[in-house]
Amino acid sequence: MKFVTKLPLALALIVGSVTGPVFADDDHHSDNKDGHHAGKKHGHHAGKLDKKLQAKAIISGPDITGEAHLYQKYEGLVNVKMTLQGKPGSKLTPGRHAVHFHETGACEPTFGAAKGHYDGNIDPSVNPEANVSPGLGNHPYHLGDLPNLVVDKNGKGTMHATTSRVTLSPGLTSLFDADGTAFIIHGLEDQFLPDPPTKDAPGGPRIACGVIIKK
Ligand SMILES: [Cu+2]
Repeated sequence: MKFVTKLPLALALIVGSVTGPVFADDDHHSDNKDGHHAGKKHGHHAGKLDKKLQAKAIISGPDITGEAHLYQKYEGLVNVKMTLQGKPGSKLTPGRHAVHFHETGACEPTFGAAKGHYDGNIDPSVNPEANVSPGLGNHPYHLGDLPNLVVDKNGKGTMHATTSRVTLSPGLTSLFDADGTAFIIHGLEDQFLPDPPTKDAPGGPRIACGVIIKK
């Protein structure tokens, strides 16, 4: 996959824990070794955006509701925080469920409208590095891959992560490309196995969806 291998950052998906984001706001940038606060006045915040970009998604599926909040404070790092609730009997069963960014910002008439896993701007007129044929897999290196959502015994699911594979700002890996982007939540966990994908390895059936919009 030419496009992906030429983007080293694309391989650096940073996996969040279920209890919180990988980076608490600012704490990976707060102090340097001599205890001197490395604040803005020293120009230490290379890549910090003038204005934090924010987005959200209202997520729903049969007997499943929830939302996701995204922000980008630094160039190339997007924080994602998702919370879902499934009613008893819903397909949001306790355990792990695959969550991905999917290609198109649409959930209707069926979740299939969101199309496949998001993998950057694949329009060759815009991105000459793109080399993605329809139906060609890129598991487990899609830009839209995210850590699994973890659902507890009460049907509450959470997923916090920071990904360097996509941006909210404009660019070749922006979630806000011409046709937008949606979250898809799957019935099974993503096993992050390489191609060719077996039927359920990337998460199986789609059980909830949410279009990502700017905040
Ligand atoms: Cu998916």
